Amino acid sequence: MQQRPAILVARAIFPEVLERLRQHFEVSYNGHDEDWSPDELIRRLQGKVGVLTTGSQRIDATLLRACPQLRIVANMAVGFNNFDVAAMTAAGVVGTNTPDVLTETTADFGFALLLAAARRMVESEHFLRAGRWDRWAYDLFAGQDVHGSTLGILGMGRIGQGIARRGAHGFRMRVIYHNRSRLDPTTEAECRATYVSKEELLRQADHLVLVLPYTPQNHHAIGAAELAMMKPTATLVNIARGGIVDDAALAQALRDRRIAAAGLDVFEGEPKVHPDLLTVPNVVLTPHIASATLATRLAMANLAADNLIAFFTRGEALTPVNAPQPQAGAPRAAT
Ligand code: 8YV
Repeated sequence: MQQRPAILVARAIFPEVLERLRQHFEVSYNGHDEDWSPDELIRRLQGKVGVLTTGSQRIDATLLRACPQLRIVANMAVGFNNFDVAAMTAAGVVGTNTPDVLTETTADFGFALLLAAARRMVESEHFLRAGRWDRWAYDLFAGQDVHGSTLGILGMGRIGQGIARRGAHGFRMRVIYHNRSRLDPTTEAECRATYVSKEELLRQADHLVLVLPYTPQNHHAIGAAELAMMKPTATLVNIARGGIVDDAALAQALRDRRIAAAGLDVFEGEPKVHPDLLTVPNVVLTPHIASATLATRLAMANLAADNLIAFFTRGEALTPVNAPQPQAGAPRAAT
C-alpha cells in the first residue's frame, strides 16, 4: 500500500476536521492552543509535506530551508501576513488561505464593534454592573449616531465591501473608501461607495473601519498624524491586523478625546495588548474574534483541510495565494 502523505496540524482544531484529515494523511497534531516556538515548529515539520497553520505561525526562508520536504502551507485564515510569500514561491511551496467563508461573519463583527464603540455600549455596561446607575440624565452615555452618518472604509476587499453594504443599505450611511486600487463601477454601485484619497477619508469619515491587509508598507498606517486628521467625534474600528494602528498613539488620542471612540479586535504583538489601551474607557477591546462563529470557524478549518486534500489528490490547491514553480505535485528540489 502506498504511504499516505505526512502532514502536521500546528494548532488545535475541530475534531471532525482532524478526523477528515486522518482519512487522507498521516497526521501529527499539536492539540494545544499554543504555538510551538519557531525551532520546535521546524523540528515537528521534519518529514512533513504539508502543514495546517493559523495566522500566528511564521513561514519564512529559515523554516523553508530547514524543511525541504514541505510543499504546501494551508493557513486557517484569510490574512496571510505570517507567510513570506516571496520565499515560499522561490522555495516552490504553495500557500493557501480561507477567503469568502468568513466575509459576512467578519463584516457583522466589524459593524458590531462600530455600534458598540459609537454608542458606548461597553463603557455604559461596566458603569451599570458597577452599581453606579442611580438616575437618568439627558447626556448619560450619549454617543454618536451611526445611521445616516459617513462611513469610511480603508481597504476595500471582500470584507470591506461587506461592511459597505451593511452601512449603505441597512443604516443609510454615505460610504466613502480608500484602497490600493479603485473598485470597478458595478461593485462601487452595489456598495454605494465613493472612492476618495486617504486624507479625505480620514477627514470626512464619522466612523472609520480598517480592513486592509498588513504589509510592511501598512505598518502604523494610522498613527498620530492620521488620528489628528480625524473628526473629534469619530469612531475608529480595526478588524484588520495589529500593527496597522499605532496603539500607543491611539490610546493617547482616545484619552485626549482627539477622537471619540474606538473598537479594536486586533493588536500589535497580540495576545499582548498595549497597557495604555486597557486604561482608556472609550475603547471596546475584543480578543481577535471577528471571524469567530462556530459555523464560520468550522468552514475555515474545512477549507484549509480541503486545500491540503485537493493539493495531494488532484495536484492543485483550491485557494492558493501564490503560484510557485515547480507546479504542485512535483517534488521540491532536494536542498
Ligand atoms: C483568524 C483572521 O481567526 O482570517 C483571518 O485573517 O484574522 C482570523 O479570522 C486568525 O487569523 C487565526 O488564524
